[in-house]
Amino acid sequence: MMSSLERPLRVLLLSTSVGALGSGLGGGVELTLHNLAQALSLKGHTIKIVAPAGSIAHFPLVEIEGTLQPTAQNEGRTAAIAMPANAVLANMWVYAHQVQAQYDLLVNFAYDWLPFYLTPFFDRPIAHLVSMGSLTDAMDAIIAQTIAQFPNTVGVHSQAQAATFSFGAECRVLGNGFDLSLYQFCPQPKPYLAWVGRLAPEKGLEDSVAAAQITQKPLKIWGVLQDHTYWQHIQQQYPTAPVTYEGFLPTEQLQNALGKCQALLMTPHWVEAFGNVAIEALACGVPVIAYRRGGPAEVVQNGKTGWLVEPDSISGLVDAIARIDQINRYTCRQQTEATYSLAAMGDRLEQWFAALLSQSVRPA
Ligand code: HBI
Repeated sequence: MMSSLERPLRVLLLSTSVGALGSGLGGGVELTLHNLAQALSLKGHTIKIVAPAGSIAHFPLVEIEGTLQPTAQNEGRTAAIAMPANAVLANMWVYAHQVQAQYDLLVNFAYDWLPFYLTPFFDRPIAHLVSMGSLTDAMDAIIAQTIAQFPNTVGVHSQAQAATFSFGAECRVLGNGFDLSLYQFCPQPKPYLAWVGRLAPEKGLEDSVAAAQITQKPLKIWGVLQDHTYWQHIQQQYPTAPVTYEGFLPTEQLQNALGKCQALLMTPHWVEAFGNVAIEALACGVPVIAYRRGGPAEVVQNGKTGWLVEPDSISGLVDAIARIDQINRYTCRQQTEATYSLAAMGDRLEQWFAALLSQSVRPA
């Protein structure tokens, strides 16, 4: 039941607007939103989700029509705020404004300017779960302004992600939470490695492929093929790498395939806010080999649940791959149960919301 809240909350979750939930275009946010809904529901709170038309959800869902938002990580630091005609993001927040009186709290999952800008115009408090590190000046400015006016309303996934923002110290670090019953522990792996994520430049797939080519260890790749040119270049650059693209799988099938792998490689070129896939792998007993960069570096316990590698060091990856058998696969599973279960995340969320609601005296 509730720990740090007096009573059950009615919570409206507003999705990312770069893709329908279930399309994979929303990346980690899709799973995060679903897990957060589950974590809160298990604590007795009432959940409703607002998301682009075509979304799939396991909770009451309101689908909103409109044009999807362009992805922020392709913009430059000085990019102006982009809003397409008939933006689904704008339409989602018109709906939220109309129904806000039926809820105690709104949670925003979009890494976009509009929900932050609208915060002062709402009667109900809005909790913003920021899903990436600092990308553009305009987003940094509007998040900073929101925190200044409404302290405690911005949550992030990791210290490393918070540290990319000038206001990082005022962000609530939440980690993440997963339904671990969906992830089967696999004690005996098959002789291949895994890479999971959107196939896009910031994810650094080429480094993992380079390591596969050197070690000649087969590497299976799962995820949304977001950037076809990027993928073609990698294949041309590493023609003898034993890699196969396995497509995008929803969680149940992904964990089944991922669990059999010897290790997961995480070689992001940006500050990965958290790296949900690291937890998903660990939950199956799969050790993680990751650059010492961003969220994954706070998840992987070096030498215990995987190996942390000097960022951008291919030779470091090769060395870590050679030592992967030193990691006890059951320790990997145990770590996720201790820190990244739905119950653990639910507690962290309730503490965040209690702090947010206790001081959110809305200006008249
Ligand atoms: N870009 N503009 C925009 N808005 C988002 O919500 C967004 C994004 N790019 C990527 C993304 N969300 C998610 O894939 C990551 O936050 C995980």
